[in-house]
Amino acid sequence: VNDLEAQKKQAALKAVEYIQSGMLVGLGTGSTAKYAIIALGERLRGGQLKDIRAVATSRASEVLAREWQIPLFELDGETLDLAIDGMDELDPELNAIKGLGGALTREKIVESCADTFILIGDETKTVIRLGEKAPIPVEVVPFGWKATQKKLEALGLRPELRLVGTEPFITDNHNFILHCHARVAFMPKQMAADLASIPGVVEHGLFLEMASLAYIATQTGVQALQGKEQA
Ligand code: A5P
Repeated sequence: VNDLEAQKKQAALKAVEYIQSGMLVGLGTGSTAKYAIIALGERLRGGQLKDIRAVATSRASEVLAREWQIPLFELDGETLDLAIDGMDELDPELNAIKGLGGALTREKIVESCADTFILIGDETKTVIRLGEKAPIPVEVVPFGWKATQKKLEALGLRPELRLVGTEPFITDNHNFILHCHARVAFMPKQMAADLASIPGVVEHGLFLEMASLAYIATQTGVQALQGKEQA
């Protein structure tokens, strides 16, 4: 396990401390969220936690949760007690870019239903401004996707179709993903509104004012960052 993997795990374990027996929990997606799912599975197996029901944000997380016999349910309008997930970029106000793993739509649906949403990651994920390093992943309907791409370009973005080899990457919802690189700095709220207004856009990876808390693992330990409403 290299440093970064150890950091991801440390951040995940901090968030898992929030899980209490009886909770409805949203399970994130990606190489950091994976550690939270495994830790939850271990606690259920060891009897430290019971009566947990979880909803997965991707097929991949669903498969992992099943391996650990975490009881799963399909979201049916419930409010979740807690959701835990990784991110691609995090700004000082706990706004995030998510979705480089391709699961942004299910993540946003699930995480917007959680009373408490905890973001976890290593220190490479923190930025001053969103878009500094990561593109904004945007899930689009395959029908007419080039027309959607043009409209995204008009927002000052450089949208690149996410590929697997030479074929488009297909999301769990059977859509494409455009990785939208910002040509200039943008205002996250305005950009989120502009993206959401484009026909063919299913969801975008700007997760604004959603997280209550973030755990960022550094070389010297795990830092807790509070969301605006909690500060
Ligand atoms: C999945 O679609 C993403 O939103 C992930 O949560 C994000 O990409 C972080 O992934 P890693 O923990 O693998 O960096």
